[in-house]
Amino acid sequence: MERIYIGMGSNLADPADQLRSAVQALTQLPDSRFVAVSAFYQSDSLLPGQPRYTNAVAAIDSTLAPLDLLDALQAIELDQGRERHERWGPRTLDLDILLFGDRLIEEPRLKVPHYHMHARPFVLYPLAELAPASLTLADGRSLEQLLADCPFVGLERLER
Ligand code: ROI
Repeated sequence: MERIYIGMGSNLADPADQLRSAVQALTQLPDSRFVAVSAFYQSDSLLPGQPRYTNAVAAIDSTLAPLDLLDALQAIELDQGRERHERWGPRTLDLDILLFGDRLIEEPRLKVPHYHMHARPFVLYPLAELAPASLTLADGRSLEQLLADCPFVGLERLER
């Protein structure tokens, strides 16, 4: 079993509801055990002109291969009505593999640690609820350092 952290985001169709449905779907993944989900956090979109996002992070333990997990997560996204129009467009549900054990993955379809996680407060703060501050990314950076460089700005923590 490896510990996997999954970033979740939505800015359409009742985002908090989308995240709750996604959590339910994560508990049903094959060869996996659901561990925990963070609180939900609201923030403005990094791109102007989109509705605000609700984000959270979930932890699972799994023996799935990374690309099999990616397929399963994309199936959950589609099942919850995601349509891929434009890159970075608004979405009902986005599920990103942030960390997969201590693996460094460089596949055309999947890069882990997730490319953009290092500087995004809506990823790092929910992650910090679930992961130890001593957690170190495959590239050597600790979560503690990343948090210190990423102020808690513009985030609103919601109760689930
Ligand atoms: N902004 C926020 N706050 N949360 C997201 O999940 C998110 N995802 C995106 C872009 C459009 C970059 N902005 C975001 O893809």
